[in-house]
Amino acid sequence: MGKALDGVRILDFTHVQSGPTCTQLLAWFGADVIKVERPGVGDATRGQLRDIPDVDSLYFTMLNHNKRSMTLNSKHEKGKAVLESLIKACDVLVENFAPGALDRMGFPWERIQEINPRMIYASVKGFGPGPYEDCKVYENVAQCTGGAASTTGFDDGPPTVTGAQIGDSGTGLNLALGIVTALFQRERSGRGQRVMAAMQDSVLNLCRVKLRDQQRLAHGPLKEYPQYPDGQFGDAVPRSGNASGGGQPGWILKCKGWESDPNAYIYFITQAAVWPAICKVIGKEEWIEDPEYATPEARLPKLVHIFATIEEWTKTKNKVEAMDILNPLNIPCGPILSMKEVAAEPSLRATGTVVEVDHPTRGKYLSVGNPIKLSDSPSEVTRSPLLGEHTEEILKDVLGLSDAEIAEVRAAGAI
Ligand code: CAO
Repeated sequence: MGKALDGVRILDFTHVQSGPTCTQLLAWFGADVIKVERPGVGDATRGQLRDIPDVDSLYFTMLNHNKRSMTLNSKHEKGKAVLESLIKACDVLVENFAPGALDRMGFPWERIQEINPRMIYASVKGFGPGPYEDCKVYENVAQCTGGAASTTGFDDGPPTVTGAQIGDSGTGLNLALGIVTALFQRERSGRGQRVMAAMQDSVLNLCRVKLRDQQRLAHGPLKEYPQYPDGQFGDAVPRSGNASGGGQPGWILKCKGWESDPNAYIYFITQAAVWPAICKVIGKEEWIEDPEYATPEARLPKLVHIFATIEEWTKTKNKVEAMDILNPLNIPCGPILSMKEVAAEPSLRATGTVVEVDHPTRGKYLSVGNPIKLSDSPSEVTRSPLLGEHTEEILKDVLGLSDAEIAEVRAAGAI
């Protein structure tokens, strides 16, 4: 069976995490992704956080599946000639260098358009146009400048970053959508275009409920936040602890074993529609009709007390038992799963969300597969390439270079 992006060729100048997540997704959908790396050096993540000496790190392998790797010094004269031919032969160029790096190589957008008017040129940068546009950015800088850190954590603690890579992988996802949208438009217009995704913008986009709350704050306290009714609100959205962020209050509650297991907890949502079921299961049937508890409005000032009462019940069950009791009652809840539990979860293996991949120098390892499932274009995860593994193959198959021409470029030190 063919893949959705069969025939699309991507010139992949990405490195670290944000750009590689984007091109990995496109590769999973069938695009031919040619990862271009500096000769002898490669993507810096190949050597970062290594668990096995001299073997590509998990950081690298988990972000570069289904790609081909070629080495090319794109600052070398002969390397630039090869790059120009690659720009002619590809549909999309993706990069996430520090601002201006491709311009400094001699390939600004205007030049790329001249070489190939159908080329889609897609970039991740830390910031969009403005005071910080020239800055280098990593994940947590984006989380901090996109509004996530100031609203994450507890009221009495510092701003906190989240473990989910919303700045990197979140931006990569946006860029991938921008690229396929531009490919779709090119079908009609025949022209390529510039696609930009800034990490600050992408984090803010994921924090929209906090911008919502900033505006609500002008009209009174945020009643679903743990600061209500006894704490203080300032003039900016505070950290909301484990409050739900939606219209249905929620909190993380202890389960049996919490004293020794850091993940013996469950997220519990007191959805209004199932309030009677919640009261029955925790043995508080009198709350169903009591006007002090019967409506969502009446409950808001008592959330701390209500969740403490529910926790007395959840502490008597382990998180899976609690889930098994609450789910049939349609009470929205979810156990706090450790990475160990997620890695071992059979249903995630069955759907390909967690996959085992074999690698020639590392052996078998676990990775995340494609979270987007297409019925006519299923993804098969194949291992990441070794540095420069496909240089000659690409120069021959994509650019039609002869052995003698390849030898000449190699002798010049351009590949
Ligand atoms: N041939 C020749 N030169 C190459 C090359 C190649 N194949 N590949 C890269 N280079 C050069 C670049 O041109 C650049 O040179 P100049 O500084 O002379 O322009 C140099 O290598 C270093 O690139 P860089 O500045 O992008 O890399 P860095 O490690 O210093 O910075 C990062 C890394 C991520 C901070 C920066 O790339 C960045 O801000 N990117 C945009 C935001 C982003 O994607 N961040 C996510 C990172 S994941 O948390």
